[in-house]
Formats: sequence, C-alpha cells, structure tokens
Amino acid sequence: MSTFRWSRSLQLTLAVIKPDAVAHPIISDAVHQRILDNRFLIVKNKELQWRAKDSEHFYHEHAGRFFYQRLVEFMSSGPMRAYILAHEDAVQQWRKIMGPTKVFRARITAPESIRGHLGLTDTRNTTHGSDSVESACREISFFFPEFDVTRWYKKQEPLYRTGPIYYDEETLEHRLAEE
Ligand code: 3AN
Repeated sequence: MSTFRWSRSLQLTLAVIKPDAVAHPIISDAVHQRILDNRFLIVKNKELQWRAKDSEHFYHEHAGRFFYQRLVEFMSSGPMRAYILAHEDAVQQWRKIMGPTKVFRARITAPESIRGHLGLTDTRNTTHGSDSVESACREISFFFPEFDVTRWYKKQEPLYRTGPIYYDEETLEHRLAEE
C-alpha cells in the first residue's frame, strides 16, 4: 500500500511510449520506471498499434510540415504503450521529465530527461505528452474512448487524492484499496 501525499488536486495527462521505445523492452521498462519513480499514478495503460489513418488524425495539426510523413509512418510502425497519468500539475511535470522535442537539444540542455537519455532522433523521441489540460482531455478520449474524463475528475479524483491506493503489478496500474 502506498502513501502518496498530495497537497493539491490531481490533474490528468496522456503519456505515450512511442514505437522506437516499445520495440526495446529495456527502454520501455526504463520509461515505465521513470513514471513510478516520479510518483505519477497510473490510472490506465494499454498497448496498442495505430493504422496510418489514426496517426494522420492525431497529428493533423502538423500536416504539411517537412517531418509529417515520417512522423505518421513512424507512429503507425509498431506497438506503443499509452497511459493516463495523474499527478499534481501532471501535464507540465510529464513534459519536464520528457525533455525538449528535439533530441540533440534535449541531450545538451536536459541530459537526464527521457528524450535526452533515450531519444534516438527528433522523430523517434521515445515519448509523447499532452501539452495542455485541454489537449490532455482530447488525447485521453482519442486513446481511451471508453474513459470519461469529466466523471473521473468529479468522482475519482478525490478518492485517488486521499487514498489509500496500491500499485497492481499485474495491470501496471494504481488502484484504490477498496475497489
Ligand atoms: P512534442 O511531442 O514535444 O509536444 P510537437 O507536438 O511539436 O512536440 O511534435 C509532435 C511530434 O512531431 C514530436 N514528438 C516529434 O516526434 C515530431 N517532430 C516535431 N518536430 C520535429 C522535427 N523538427 N523533426 C522531426 N520530427 C519532429
């Protein structure tokens, strides 16, 4: 049973371990461990693979950029692992832990970050994280259509904040002790 102490409300974000990392279990395990070490609560996680049209839809805002085709192909090239994470200030915290988008910059300015440490290229940069509370809400629904974000904030957030909760090694998720 874990004793998490939160002084503020929990926030949700969407995190993804991209295909370059999922292809190498040592790398994806290291990212998973970072999630736990940084005291995120794993509300949901699943492995999935996109078709090209999912990738195009998700990244439509980048359509026309020089890296778009490469990005779309890469993101549908193999399995990835998606997470709904909870933490105080989860969106910004996860982005800080990921580090800058560009791996070369990440290696120099944030060598301890996930991308600085494990990223291969600007496209194969190991992880994704939502960039705002609004995009977290939209992206969670894209990856987990059955998950009701509004309901979670209303009903589950107070329970996850006050606990007790435990980490279930089988599902790789945190659960309320009385669930
Ligand atoms: P972030 O993932 O850090 O929020 P975005 O949303 O600007 O960055 O870009 C989405 C994804 O597009 C990145 N994770 C990366 O895989 C790819 N990407 C962004 N900029 C470049 C670039 N200059 N060259 C190659 N790929 C890029």
